[in-house]
Amino acid sequence: MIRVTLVQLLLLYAVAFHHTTRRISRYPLHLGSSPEALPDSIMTLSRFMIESTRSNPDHADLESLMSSIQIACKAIATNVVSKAGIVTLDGQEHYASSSSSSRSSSSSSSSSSGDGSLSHADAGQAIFDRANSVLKSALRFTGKLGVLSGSTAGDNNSKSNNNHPMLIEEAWNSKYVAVFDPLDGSDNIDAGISTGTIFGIFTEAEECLVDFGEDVSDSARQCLLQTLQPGVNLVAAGYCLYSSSTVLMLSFGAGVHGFTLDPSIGEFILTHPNVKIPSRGRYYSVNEANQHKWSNNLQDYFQDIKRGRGELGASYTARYIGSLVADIHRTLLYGGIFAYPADSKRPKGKLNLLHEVGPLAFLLEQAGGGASTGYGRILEIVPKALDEKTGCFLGSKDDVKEVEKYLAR
Ligand code: FBP
Repeated sequence: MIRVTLVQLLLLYAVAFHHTTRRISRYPLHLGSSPEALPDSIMTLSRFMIESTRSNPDHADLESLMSSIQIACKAIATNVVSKAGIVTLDGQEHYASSSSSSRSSSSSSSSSSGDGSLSHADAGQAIFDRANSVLKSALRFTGKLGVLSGSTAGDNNSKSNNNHPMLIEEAWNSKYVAVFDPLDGSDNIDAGISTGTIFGIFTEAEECLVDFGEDVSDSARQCLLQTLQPGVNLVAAGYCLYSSSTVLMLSFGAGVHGFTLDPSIGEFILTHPNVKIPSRGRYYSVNEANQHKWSNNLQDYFQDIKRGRGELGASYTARYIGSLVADIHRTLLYGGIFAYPADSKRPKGKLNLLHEVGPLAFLLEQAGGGASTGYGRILEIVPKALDEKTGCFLGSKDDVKEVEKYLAR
């Protein structure tokens, strides 16, 4: 007969407990998505949201919106962006046969070849559409949104399905209006370049601001008008960057906080608390191919900062990815200036005010930076149309002020 003493029992328990905890720390996947199972020192986005809405009960509904946005970001990162190259135009996943590995060299072609391979524009479109539907379905069932406004067509009209915002008729008790660009930079995705989701959340406006075109019904028009608010009215804004890691940066109007997705536990973890952009940087980020279309003053500005003749007195160096969220993320962390100015070809600029520049301007100001058209504060522009464009200079406060001085000469 085996006799077990109390001491032996305690020993057995200690060994079992040790194995269990080692298993948990070695296989954190077993924690699932339950933030409560994480140590107190780790701040997940869900926990962060609970704590911030506790201190600001007015924003309680934002918690469920943010929860939907973070789910959408995770889904886009893991199920959409990482499938670039194997998604066809109809949204199906497809592995091209090895004999057809070279993509069509005519990237403007809009048809997939018989083997399923796509031009890079079409590959971007297919991925964009998937990201768009992931985000919209994540948000539409929160019951907190009156209108969802998707990305508008770019200059090349490639994102043709997204010219108009989607109305959420099922919305009940709607309190917020969200604008977003589901996957900015998707035209580059076939080359493995970082992309991002941009979002901004307004409270519903009391009254309509402008009249709208003929092709929308009256009730739809009333709804659409809700999105046309200046950026100063944003209650929250942020972006998800899909890159070497997935990073979600956000602000509720009291600073900027950044969260990195830990894929092993499926949680966004606070990695960049209270981000502050340096007041001046040494990087400039602009598409220099447009230089000949810029005003003389703007050309002087860039020549001077490159040659160390600007206020800093040292030479700036260039960094331009051509993917907005990636360029802004670097600018936010390292400082400097990102510019997509208005020019002679695009007198109103290229980037969209509501879905792209506005939310990013909000974020940069919240981090202590500046956001200007070159002639005034971006957040004060009252949009007159959903597809309104604006020139923009976003970045370190002193850099943005400096370019404004050049443009005012
Ligand atoms: P769309 O507005 O057409 O989607 O383009 C957005 C974008 O790709 C941004 O991500 C990027 O900052 C910019 O255009 C790059 O433009 P360009 O190729 O003219 O430098």
